[in-house]
Amino acid sequence: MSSTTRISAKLLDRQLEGGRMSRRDFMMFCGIVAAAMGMPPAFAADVAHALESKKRPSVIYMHGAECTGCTEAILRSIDPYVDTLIMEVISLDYCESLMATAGHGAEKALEKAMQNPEGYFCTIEGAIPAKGGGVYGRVGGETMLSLFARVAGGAKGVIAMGTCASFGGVQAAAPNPSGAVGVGEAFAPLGIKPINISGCPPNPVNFIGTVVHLLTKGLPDLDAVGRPKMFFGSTVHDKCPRRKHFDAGEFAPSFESKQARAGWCLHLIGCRGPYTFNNCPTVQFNQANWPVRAGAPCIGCSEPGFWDQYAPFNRDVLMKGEKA
Ligand code: FSX
Ligand code: SF4
Ligand code: F3S
Repeated sequence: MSSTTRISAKLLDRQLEGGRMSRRDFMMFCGIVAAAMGMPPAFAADVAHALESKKRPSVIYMHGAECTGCTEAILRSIDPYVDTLIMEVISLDYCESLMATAGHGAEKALEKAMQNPEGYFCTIEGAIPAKGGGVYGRVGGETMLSLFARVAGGAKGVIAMGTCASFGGVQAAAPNPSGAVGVGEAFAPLGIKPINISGCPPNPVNFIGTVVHLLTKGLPDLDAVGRPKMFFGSTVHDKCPRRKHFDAGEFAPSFESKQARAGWCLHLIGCRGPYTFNNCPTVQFNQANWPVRAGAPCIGCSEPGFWDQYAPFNRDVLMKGEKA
Protein backbone atom coordinates (compact mmCIF):
# COMPACT_ATOMS: atom_id res chain seq x y z
CA MET A 1 0.00 0.00 0.00
CA SER A 2 1.44 3.45 -0.88
CA SER A 3 1.99 5.89 1.98
CA THR A 4 -0.75 8.17 0.56
CA THR A 5 -3.23 5.27 0.51
CA ARG A 6 -2.13 4.24 3.98
CA ILE A 7 -2.64 7.78 5.34
CA SER A 8 -6.09 7.99 3.67
CA ALA A 9 -7.01 4.66 5.22
CA LYS A 10 -5.86 5.97 8.60
CA LEU A 11 -7.97 9.10 8.23
CA LEU A 12 -11.00 6.96 7.38
CA ASP A 13 -10.31 4.72 10.37
CA ARG A 14 -10.09 7.78 12.53
CA GLN A 15 -13.43 9.12 11.31
CA LEU A 16 -15.02 5.72 11.90
CA GLU A 17 -13.63 5.66 15.42
CA GLY A 18 -14.95 9.13 16.17
CA GLY A 19 -11.46 10.63 16.23
CA ARG A 20 -10.20 8.26 18.91
CA MET A 21 -7.13 6.11 18.69
CA SER A 22 -7.63 2.35 18.31
CA ARG A 23 -5.95 0.07 20.86
CA ARG A 24 -3.68 -1.28 18.13
CA ASP A 25 -2.54 2.21 17.07
CA PHE A 26 -2.11 3.23 20.69
CA MET A 27 0.19 0.26 21.40
CA MET A 28 2.05 0.88 18.15
CA PHE A 29 2.62 4.50 19.21
CA CYS A 30 3.80 3.40 22.67
CA GLY A 31 6.35 1.19 20.88
CA ILE A 32 7.53 4.17 18.81
CA VAL A 33 7.90 6.33 21.94
CA ALA A 34 9.76 3.52 23.76
CA ALA A 35 12.14 3.10 20.80
CA ALA A 36 12.70 6.87 20.54
CA MET A 37 13.53 6.88 24.26
CA GLY A 38 16.19 4.24 23.59
CA MET A 39 14.28 1.60 25.59
CA PRO A 40 13.68 -2.06 24.63
CA PRO A 41 10.33 -3.01 22.98
CA ALA A 42 9.01 -4.34 26.32
CA PHE A 43 9.05 -0.76 27.67
CA ALA A 44 6.06 -0.04 25.38
CA ALA A 45 3.85 -1.62 28.06
CA ASP A 46 5.32 0.78 30.68
CA VAL A 47 4.68 3.73 28.34
CA ALA A 48 1.07 2.58 27.87
CA HIS A 49 0.65 2.15 31.62
CA ALA A 50 2.06 5.63 32.32
CA LEU A 51 -0.15 7.28 29.70
CA GLU A 52 -3.29 5.46 30.82
CA SER A 53 -3.06 5.40 34.57
CA LYS A 54 -1.38 8.61 35.65
CA LYS A 55 -3.54 11.57 36.55
CA ARG A 56 -3.43 14.00 33.66
CA PRO A 57 -0.92 16.76 34.51
CA SER A 58 -2.08 20.33 33.95
CA VAL A 59 -0.15 22.07 31.16
CA ILE A 60 -0.17 25.78 30.35
CA TYR A 61 1.04 26.26 26.77
CA MET A 62 2.30 29.77 25.94
CA HIS A 63 2.98 31.17 22.46
CA GLY A 64 5.85 33.60 21.97
CA ALA A 65 7.51 34.90 18.81
CA GLU A 66 7.13 32.05 16.30
CA CYS A 67 5.36 30.67 13.25
CA THR A 68 3.14 28.20 15.22
CA GLY A 69 4.81 25.41 13.26
CA CYS A 70 5.45 23.50 16.48
CA THR A 71 1.71 23.34 17.24
CA GLU A 72 1.00 22.53 13.59
CA ALA A 73 3.49 19.65 13.73
CA ILE A 74 1.43 18.15 16.56
CA LEU A 75 -2.00 18.91 15.08
CA ARG A 76 -1.17 17.66 11.58
CA SER A 77 0.21 14.36 12.83
CA ILE A 78 -1.75 11.51 11.26
CA ASP A 79 -0.05 8.22 11.90
CA PRO A 80 -0.50 7.66 14.79
CA TYR A 81 -2.84 10.27 16.26
CA VAL A 82 -0.34 12.16 18.39
CA ASP A 83 -2.63 15.17 18.76
CA THR A 84 -5.44 13.00 20.18
CA LEU A 85 -3.02 11.25 22.47
CA ILE A 86 -1.54 14.48 23.78
CA MET A 87 -5.02 15.80 24.54
CA GLU A 88 -5.81 12.56 26.38
CA VAL A 89 -2.52 12.45 28.30
CA ILE A 90 -2.28 16.04 29.48
CA SER A 91 -4.89 18.48 30.68
CA LEU A 92 -4.23 21.41 28.38
CA ASP A 93 -5.64 24.19 30.53
CA TYR A 94 -4.42 27.17 28.50
CA CYS A 95 -3.32 27.31 24.84
CA GLU A 96 -4.15 30.39 22.75
CA SER A 97 -4.14 28.54 19.43
CA LEU A 98 -6.53 25.80 20.56
CA MET A 99 -8.92 27.34 23.10
CA ALA A 100 -12.35 28.56 22.04
CA THR A 101 -12.33 31.61 24.29
CA ALA A 102 -10.32 34.79 23.71
CA GLY A 103 -9.68 38.18 25.29
CA HIS A 104 -10.63 38.60 28.95
CA GLY A 105 -12.04 35.04 29.06
CA ALA A 106 -8.64 33.67 28.05
CA GLU A 107 -6.84 35.84 30.61
CA LYS A 108 -9.17 34.52 33.33
CA ALA A 109 -8.55 30.93 32.17
CA LEU A 110 -4.80 31.51 32.49
CA GLU A 111 -5.05 32.95 36.00
CA LYS A 112 -7.32 30.03 37.04
CA ALA A 113 -4.91 27.45 35.58
CA MET A 114 -2.04 29.05 37.49
CA GLN A 115 -3.99 28.69 40.76
CA ASN A 116 -4.27 24.88 40.34
CA PRO A 117 -3.47 23.52 43.83
CA GLU A 118 -1.72 20.51 42.26
CA GLY A 119 0.56 22.77 40.24
CA TYR A 120 1.17 22.78 36.50
CA PHE A 121 3.81 22.34 33.82
CA CYS A 122 4.59 25.22 31.47
CA THR A 123 5.35 24.69 27.78
CA ILE A 124 6.61 27.67 25.80
CA GLU A 125 6.65 27.69 22.00
CA GLY A 126 8.51 30.57 20.32
CA ALA A 127 11.27 32.94 21.34
CA ILE A 128 11.01 35.76 23.88
CA PRO A 129 11.51 39.31 22.55
CA ALA A 130 13.76 40.75 25.26
CA LYS A 131 14.95 44.08 23.83
CA GLY A 132 13.67 47.31 25.39
CA GLY A 133 12.16 45.52 28.37
CA GLY A 134 10.23 43.16 26.07
CA VAL A 135 8.10 45.81 24.29
CA TYR A 136 8.20 43.93 20.96
CA GLY A 137 5.98 41.08 22.16
CA ARG A 138 2.80 41.58 24.13
CA VAL A 139 -0.13 39.37 25.16
CA GLY A 140 -3.18 40.96 26.80
CA GLY A 141 -1.29 44.21 27.39
CA GLU A 142 1.57 42.52 29.24
CA THR A 143 4.97 41.80 27.69
CA MET A 144 5.73 38.15 26.90
CA LEU A 145 8.89 38.66 28.93
CA SER A 146 6.97 39.54 32.09
CA LEU A 147 3.96 37.21 31.54
CA PHE A 148 6.07 34.14 30.69
CA ALA A 149 8.34 34.84 33.68
CA ARG A 150 5.28 34.69 35.94
CA VAL A 151 3.87 31.53 34.33
CA ALA A 152 7.20 29.67 34.01
CA GLY A 153 8.35 30.89 37.43
CA GLY A 154 5.34 29.24 39.10
CA ALA A 155 5.56 25.96 37.17
CA LYS A 156 6.71 22.51 38.37
CA GLY A 157 8.74 22.21 35.18
CA VAL A 158 9.26 24.11 31.93
CA ILE A 159 9.48 22.63 28.41
CA ALA A 160 10.80 24.83 25.59
CA MET A 161 9.04 23.49 22.49
CA GLY A 162 10.95 24.10 19.26
CA THR A 163 14.22 25.79 18.38
CA CYS A 164 12.87 29.34 18.83
CA ALA A 165 11.92 28.63 22.46
CA SER A 166 15.11 26.62 23.00
CA PHE A 167 17.69 28.96 21.49
CA GLY A 168 16.02 31.92 19.73
CA GLY A 169 15.85 30.22 16.31
CA VAL A 170 14.52 32.07 13.27
CA GLN A 171 13.22 34.91 15.46
CA ALA A 172 16.77 35.65 16.63
CA ALA A 173 18.22 35.75 13.09
CA ALA A 174 20.30 38.85 12.30
CA PRO A 175 19.61 41.69 12.78
CA ASN A 176 17.22 40.38 15.45
CA PRO A 177 15.34 43.66 15.90
CA SER A 178 13.27 42.44 18.86
CA GLY A 179 16.25 41.01 20.77
CA ALA A 180 14.62 37.55 20.66
CA VAL A 181 16.22 34.89 22.87
CA GLY A 182 15.35 31.39 24.03
CA VAL A 183 13.54 30.63 27.28
CA GLY A 184 16.69 29.47 29.08
CA GLU A 185 18.57 32.67 28.24
CA ALA A 186 15.61 34.95 28.97
CA PHE A 187 14.91 33.48 32.39
CA ALA A 188 18.35 32.33 33.57
CA PRO A 189 18.37 35.17 36.15
CA LEU A 190 15.21 33.60 37.66
CA GLY A 191 16.86 30.18 37.88
CA ILE A 192 14.50 28.69 35.26
CA LYS A 193 16.11 25.82 33.32
CA PRO A 194 13.82 24.48 30.58
CA ILE A 195 13.98 21.06 28.92
CA ASN A 196 14.73 22.00 25.31
CA ILE A 197 12.84 20.00 22.65
CA SER A 198 14.53 21.67 19.70
CA GLY A 199 13.72 21.38 16.00
CA CYS A 200 11.97 23.76 13.63
CA PRO A 201 9.53 22.16 13.98
CA PRO A 202 10.32 19.67 16.74
CA ASN A 203 9.17 16.08 16.42
CA PRO A 204 5.95 15.50 18.44
CA VAL A 205 7.32 12.07 19.48
CA ASN A 206 10.15 13.87 21.30
CA PHE A 207 7.59 16.01 23.15
CA ILE A 208 5.39 13.09 24.22
CA GLY A 209 8.48 11.02 25.08
CA THR A 210 9.61 13.81 27.40
CA VAL A 211 6.17 13.92 29.04
CA VAL A 212 6.29 10.11 29.48
CA HIS A 213 9.74 10.38 31.06
CA LEU A 214 8.58 13.10 33.45
CA LEU A 215 5.60 10.90 34.44
CA THR A 216 7.59 7.67 34.87
CA LYS A 217 11.17 8.53 35.75
CA GLY A 218 11.35 12.28 36.39
CA LEU A 219 13.74 14.66 34.65
CA PRO A 220 15.55 13.07 31.67
CA ASP A 221 19.33 13.33 31.25
CA LEU A 222 20.06 16.50 29.30
CA ASP A 223 22.95 17.40 27.00
CA ALA A 224 25.08 20.53 27.37
CA VAL A 225 22.39 22.71 25.75
CA GLY A 226 19.45 21.31 27.74
CA ARG A 227 18.09 18.70 25.27
CA PRO A 228 17.10 15.16 26.37
CA LYS A 229 20.04 12.92 25.43
CA MET A 230 17.66 10.08 24.56
CA PHE A 231 16.45 12.08 21.52
CA PHE A 232 19.43 14.31 20.76
CA GLY A 233 22.32 11.98 21.64
CA SER A 234 23.50 11.33 18.08
CA THR A 235 23.77 13.34 14.89
CA VAL A 236 21.51 13.10 11.87
CA HIS A 237 24.64 11.97 9.99
CA ASP A 238 25.24 9.04 12.39
CA LYS A 239 22.02 7.29 11.37
CA CYS A 240 21.49 8.67 7.84
CA PRO A 241 20.60 6.12 5.14
CA ARG A 242 22.85 8.07 2.71
CA ARG A 243 25.80 7.57 5.06
CA LYS A 244 27.33 4.65 3.13
CA HIS A 245 27.71 6.98 0.14
CA PHE A 246 29.38 9.62 2.33
CA ASP A 247 31.84 6.96 3.55
CA ALA A 248 32.47 5.87 -0.05
CA GLY A 249 33.06 9.47 -1.17
CA GLU A 250 29.93 9.46 -3.35
CA PHE A 251 28.45 12.97 -3.30
CA ALA A 252 25.45 14.16 -5.35
CA PRO A 253 26.38 17.17 -7.54
CA SER A 254 22.85 18.73 -7.41
CA PHE A 255 19.44 18.05 -5.88
CA GLU A 256 17.91 17.11 -9.21
CA SER A 257 20.79 14.81 -10.21
CA LYS A 258 20.32 11.08 -10.74
CA GLN A 259 22.91 10.53 -7.99
CA ALA A 260 20.73 12.45 -5.46
CA ARG A 261 17.74 10.34 -6.49
CA ALA A 262 19.87 7.20 -6.12
CA GLY A 263 20.53 8.09 -2.49
CA TRP A 264 24.03 9.61 -2.70
CA CYS A 265 25.21 11.94 0.06
CA LEU A 266 24.04 15.59 -0.01
CA HIS A 267 26.96 17.00 1.98
CA LEU A 268 28.60 18.94 -0.85
CA ILE A 269 25.31 20.68 -1.68
CA GLY A 270 24.69 21.87 1.84
CA CYS A 271 23.66 19.06 4.20
CA ARG A 272 24.44 19.94 7.84
CA GLY A 273 23.66 16.45 9.16
CA PRO A 274 27.19 15.89 10.54
CA TYR A 275 26.83 18.88 12.90
CA THR A 276 23.17 18.43 13.86
CA PHE A 277 21.94 16.42 16.83
CA ASN A 278 18.44 15.00 16.32
CA ASN A 279 16.70 11.65 15.81
CA CYS A 280 14.96 12.42 12.48
CA PRO A 281 16.42 9.40 10.58
CA THR A 282 15.07 6.88 13.11
CA VAL A 283 11.83 8.52 14.31
CA GLN A 284 10.89 10.43 11.10
CA PHE A 285 7.83 12.70 10.95
CA ASN A 286 4.44 10.99 10.98
CA GLN A 287 6.31 7.72 10.49
CA ALA A 288 6.41 8.79 6.85
CA ASN A 289 9.57 10.68 5.93
CA TRP A 290 12.18 13.26 6.96
CA PRO A 291 14.17 15.93 5.06
CA VAL A 292 17.27 14.03 3.89
CA ARG A 293 15.34 10.93 2.84
CA ALA A 294 13.00 13.22 0.87
CA GLY A 295 16.01 14.65 -0.99
CA ALA A 296 16.45 17.91 0.95
CA PRO A 297 19.53 18.78 3.01
CA CYS A 298 19.45 18.82 6.80
CA ILE A 299 19.64 22.56 7.55
CA GLY A 300 20.63 22.17 11.21
CA CYS A 301 17.19 23.16 12.50
CA SER A 302 17.68 21.70 16.00
CA GLU A 303 21.00 23.41 16.75
CA PRO A 304 21.69 26.50 18.89
CA GLY A 305 23.33 28.28 15.91
CA PHE A 306 20.26 27.91 13.68
CA TRP A 307 19.49 30.25 11.74
CA ASP A 308 22.52 32.45 11.20
CA GLN A 309 25.33 29.93 11.64
CA TYR A 310 23.74 27.46 9.22
CA ALA A 311 22.54 29.74 6.39
CA PRO A 312 22.73 29.80 3.38
CA PHE A 313 20.84 26.54 3.22
CA ASN A 314 21.03 25.59 -0.39
CA ARG A 315 24.48 25.76 -1.93
CA ASP A 316 23.15 24.10 -5.08
CA VAL A 317 20.82 27.04 -5.81
CA LEU A 318 23.41 29.50 -4.53
CA MET A 319 26.08 28.19 -6.90
CA LYS A 320 23.66 28.38 -9.84
CA GLY A 321 22.81 31.95 -8.86
CA GLU A 322 26.47 32.84 -8.78
CA LYS A 323 26.98 31.36 -12.26
CA ALA A 324 23.99 33.20 -13.75
FE1 FSX B 1 7.86 27.75 13.89
FE2 FSX B 1 7.60 26.98 16.59
FE3 FSX B 1 10.19 26.85 13.93
FE4 FSX B 1 10.00 28.30 15.91
O1 FSX B 1 8.46 26.04 15.63
S1 FSX B 1 8.43 25.64 13.25
S2 FSX B 1 9.67 29.09 13.74
S3 FSX B 1 10.95 26.35 16.02
O2 FSX B 1 8.70 28.27 17.38
O3 FSX B 1 6.46 27.66 15.36
FE1 SF4 C 1 25.48 12.90 6.41
FE2 SF4 C 1 23.83 14.60 5.13
FE3 SF4 C 1 25.33 12.90 3.75
FE4 SF4 C 1 23.27 12.03 5.22
S1 SF4 C 1 23.16 13.34 3.38
S2 SF4 C 1 25.32 11.11 5.08
S3 SF4 C 1 23.37 13.42 6.98
S4 SF4 C 1 26.08 14.60 5.06
FE1 F3S D 1 15.77 19.56 11.15
FE2 F3S D 1 17.82 18.33 10.00
FE3 F3S D 1 15.90 16.93 11.09
S1 F3S D 1 16.76 20.15 9.26
S2 F3S D 1 14.07 18.19 10.79
S3 F3S D 1 17.31 18.31 12.17
S4 F3S D 1 16.98 16.46 9.21
